[in-house]
Amino acid sequence: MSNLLYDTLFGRHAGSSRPFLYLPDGKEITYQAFLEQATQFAHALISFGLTTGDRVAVQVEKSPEALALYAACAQAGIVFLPLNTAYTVEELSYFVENSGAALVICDDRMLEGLRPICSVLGARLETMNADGTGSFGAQSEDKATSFDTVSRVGGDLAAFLYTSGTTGRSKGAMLTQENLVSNARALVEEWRFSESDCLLHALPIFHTHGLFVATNVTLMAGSSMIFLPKFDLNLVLKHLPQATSMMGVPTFYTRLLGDDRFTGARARHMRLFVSGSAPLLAETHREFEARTGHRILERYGMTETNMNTSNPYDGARKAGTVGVPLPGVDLIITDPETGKELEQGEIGQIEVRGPNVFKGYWQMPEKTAAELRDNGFFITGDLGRIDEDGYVQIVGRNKDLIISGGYNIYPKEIELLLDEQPGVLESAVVGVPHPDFGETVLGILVADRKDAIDLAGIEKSVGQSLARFKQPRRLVLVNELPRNTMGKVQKNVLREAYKDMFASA
Ligand code: MCA
Ligand code: AMP
Repeated sequence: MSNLLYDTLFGRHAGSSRPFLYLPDGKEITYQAFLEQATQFAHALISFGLTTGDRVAVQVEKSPEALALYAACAQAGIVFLPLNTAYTVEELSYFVENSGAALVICDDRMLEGLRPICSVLGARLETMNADGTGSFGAQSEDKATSFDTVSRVGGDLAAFLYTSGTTGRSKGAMLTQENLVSNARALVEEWRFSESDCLLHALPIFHTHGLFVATNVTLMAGSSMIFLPKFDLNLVLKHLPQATSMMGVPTFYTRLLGDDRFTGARARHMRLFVSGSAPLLAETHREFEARTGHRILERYGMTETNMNTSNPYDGARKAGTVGVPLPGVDLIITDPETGKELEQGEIGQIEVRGPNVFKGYWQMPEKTAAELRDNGFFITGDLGRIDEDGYVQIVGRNKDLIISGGYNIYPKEIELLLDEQPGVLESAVVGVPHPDFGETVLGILVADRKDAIDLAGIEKSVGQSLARFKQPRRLVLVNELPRNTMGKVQKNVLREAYKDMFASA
C-alpha cells in the first residue's frame, strides 16, 4: 500500500533522529518526533470518523503542531484546507460551508464565533492554539505512534487552497498529490536543496509559498528549518547566521535592506535567497546584491499551479524577470482575446501546463472550464512576455488583483461590501504603490447624497467583515468614478491619480 505524498515527503524520514525543526526558543524537533506527533493526529482524525477525501479546515497559528496536521492529513488521505489566521468568522463561514469540511480546527479565540456555523453544517469543531494546546491535541496524546498509512495515488486530492475570485467569491483550488510532489521534486533539483540545508522559514504556512514551496522542498530534500512564528525582523537577523537559505516575499527583503544590521557579513554564509508571490522590484534586486553580494533568485507561482518558473541557480538571475519555466512546465504567451500563441517577445496572457497545474476549482465546473483549457493550459490572468533568452517577464495582470505584502486581495469582494454601506452609491477599490507592502488597498467612494457618509463608521463596519490585510488603508470620496465608453470603471485612471498617496508611508 503506498501513498505518494506521505511516503515521498514524510515517510522517507521514519526513524530519523536528524533535526527537522529548530524553534526560536532553542527547542529542536527531530524528524522522528515530528512523524510520531503527526501519526497521533492521524489516529485522532480517524477516531472522529473522517475518511479519505474528507476536508479538514484549519485556522491555527503557525507551529510544529499545525505543520503536523498537514502530515496527518496526508497520512490519512484527508484533504488539508489551511486558512489565513487573519480571516474573520464571516470569511471562515464561507470556506467551511463551501468546502463541506467535516472537521474545523481553530484557535480557542474563534471557537464561540464558529460554533453556530459548524453545528448548522454538521462539522465537528476542535481547537489548537499557537502553543499546540487545545481539544484536538488533548484527544491525540494517548494515540499510537504507528499508523497504517492510507493508500493514495498521484491523482488523489491532497489539499484545498482558497484563492479569491475577481467576482468576489473565493474558489477552492483542488491540489493533487502529484501536483505537490512533482513541483517539490523539480524545486529541490533546481535550487540544489540537500540534507545540509537549513531554511530560514518566516512565512505563514496557510499559503502555497510557506507550505508547498518552503516546507515541501525541505521535506523532500531532508533539510531542516528554523521555524519562526512569522516574519519578525529581529528574529530573522538573529537566526540568519544559522541558516543556509531563505524564501520570502519582496517585503521580507525590503525590510531587511531597511535595517543597517543586515550586512554582507551577516549574509555571507548564505547560499540562496528566493523571492516570489509578488513582484520583486529590480532596484531591490540590485540593492540586495550591492549590500550582500547575493543575487536574489526570483520565481513565479500561483496557488493553482504551484511554481511555474525560476531564475537559474547557476546562470544569470535577471532582475525584473521570473526566469524560465521549470522542467516539465510548458509556458506560452497568448492573445487574451483569441487564445492564439503570440510571437516571442510580444506581451500577452501567460498560460501554463504541466504536472504542477491543479485539478480545478471545487464544485465550480464553469469557473474551472473558463481558466483550464481542454489542452491542459491554465490561463493565469498574468500578463507577460518572453525575452530573447527565454526569460519570462511579468508585466501586469489581466485580473483585478492587488498583492499586498504577498497576500492576494480581490477588489470585488471589498467593493461589494463598500457598496452596501449607508451613504455609498458605488465604490472602486484599487491597489496603489506602498513602500513596505508593494501595493496597498485604496477605497474610492461616490456618495448617494441620501444619507450622510461616515467614513470612520464605514471603516469600522468593513473591519468586522474583512481580514485586516484586506481592509482599505484609506477611503476617499469623489463626485464620480471615471468610466470608459462601455461604462466600465477605469481603474488604471484611478491608480494613476492616487499612485503617490503612500509614497512616503
Ligand atoms: C499584515 N498586515 C498587512 C499585511 N500583513 N496589511 C496588508 N498586507 C499585508 N500583507 C496588517 C497587520 O494586520 C497590521 O494590522 C498591519 O498590517 C501592520 O502589520 P505588520 O506588522 O507591518 O505586518 P507583519 O505582521 O509584519 O506582516 C507583513 C508580512 C506578512 C510579514 C509581509 O504579510 C507576510 O508574512 N506576508 C507573506 C504572505 C504570503 O505568505 N504570501 C504567499 C502567498 P494592524 O496594524 O491593524 O494590527 S502564496 C502565493 O502568492 C503564490 C502561490 C506564490 O507565488 O508564492
Ligand atoms: P496566489 O493567488 O496567491 O496564488 O498568487 C499568485 C499570483 O501572485 C500570480 O498570479 C502573480 O500575479 C503573483 N506572483 C507570484 N509570484 C510572482 C512574482 N515573482 N512576480 C510577480 N507576481 C508574482
